[in-house]
Amino acid sequence: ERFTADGNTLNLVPLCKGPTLPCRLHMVCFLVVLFYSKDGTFFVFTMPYRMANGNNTYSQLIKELVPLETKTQNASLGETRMPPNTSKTLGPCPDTPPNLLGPLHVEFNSNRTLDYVRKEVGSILQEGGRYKPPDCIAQQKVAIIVAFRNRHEHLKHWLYYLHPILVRQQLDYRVYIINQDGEGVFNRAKLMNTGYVEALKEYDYECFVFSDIDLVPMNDRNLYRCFDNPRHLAVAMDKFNFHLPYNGYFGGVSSLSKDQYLKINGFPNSFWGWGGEDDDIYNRILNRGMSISRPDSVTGKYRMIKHERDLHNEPNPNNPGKLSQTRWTMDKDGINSLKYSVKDIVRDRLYTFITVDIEAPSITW
Ligand code: BGN
Repeated sequence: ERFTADGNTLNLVPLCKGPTLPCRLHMVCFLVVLFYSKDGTFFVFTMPYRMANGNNTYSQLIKELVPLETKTQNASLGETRMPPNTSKTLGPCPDTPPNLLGPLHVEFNSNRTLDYVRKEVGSILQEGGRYKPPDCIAQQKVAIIVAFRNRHEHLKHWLYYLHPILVRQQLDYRVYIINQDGEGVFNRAKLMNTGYVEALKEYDYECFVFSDIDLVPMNDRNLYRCFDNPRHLAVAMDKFNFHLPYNGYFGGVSSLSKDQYLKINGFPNSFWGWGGEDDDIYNRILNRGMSISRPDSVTGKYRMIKHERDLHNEPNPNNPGKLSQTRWTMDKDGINSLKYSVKDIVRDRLYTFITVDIEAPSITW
């Protein structure tokens, strides 16, 4: 036997066979429920969709039902009817980012172009090489500062690898490429100081990662953030056979919180040319009673992009002698004595590129 309600056919054969008493009772009950269900809920079972506003798709039904309930509750509490609050309150990102991959394959042979890198990783970034996790509040606001001159070939590889790593690490970060203007002697540490000041002009960064342009981490568990002590990240570079070249090595990639950086008066401005500025930073850190934090030598593996020595960045024979003086020089040579001028700022999708005049001498040794 069949019973029809609202155009839909319900097959009640197992329940109702013939004009027996149980069958009649069933039908009477059914009709009573049908007549007295004024709010229409009964029809959820008999009609495919309940029409809230004339359109009857299932997802709309779900969307409509939830706010209707909320409004009813608010009204019954005597509150003003407000549109439902759809903005979520974000919680902090976890201590260990959940999407890390561990060891990574890194190679620089492919002929990738900057345009290709923009297409590959640019879509997740905001203008200026910026990212902020959409689903949680980042543990730290980090400025990534890279000292630069004439290394566009390296820049594209570095960006290609670093952005996805930094995104997976759930950092609220921006990449600053600090480009030394002119042909004077290169000064890595002074460029880093400049990056620190320029970055703080636009955001309340609490952590600064200082990186060479030719170093790419081989493990995304090597976190680009700050720790209880100044952090040395590039502990196992391929060029040093995946070992520290010496215990006090602090070169390549390091991170310091704003407090740690200010405690040591930033980096020296007076190390022109190649060598020694990282050793001076190391001395500053120890002189201020801090120690060095490091990842283990598996997590801290790095590949260095091979290159010829840069022009105007020859080893400076005056630098090694300065290292015995750090204790006395560090208070007057640093962030408190920094002088430079900004020549140009370009905001690309992949980075903020700041060209600075750091009053570089031509070689005098
Ligand atoms: C050291 C350099 C560092 C450099 C490392 C690794 C000096 C100062 C005189 C001892 N130190 O010799 O700046 O990072 O090699 O290349 O040159």
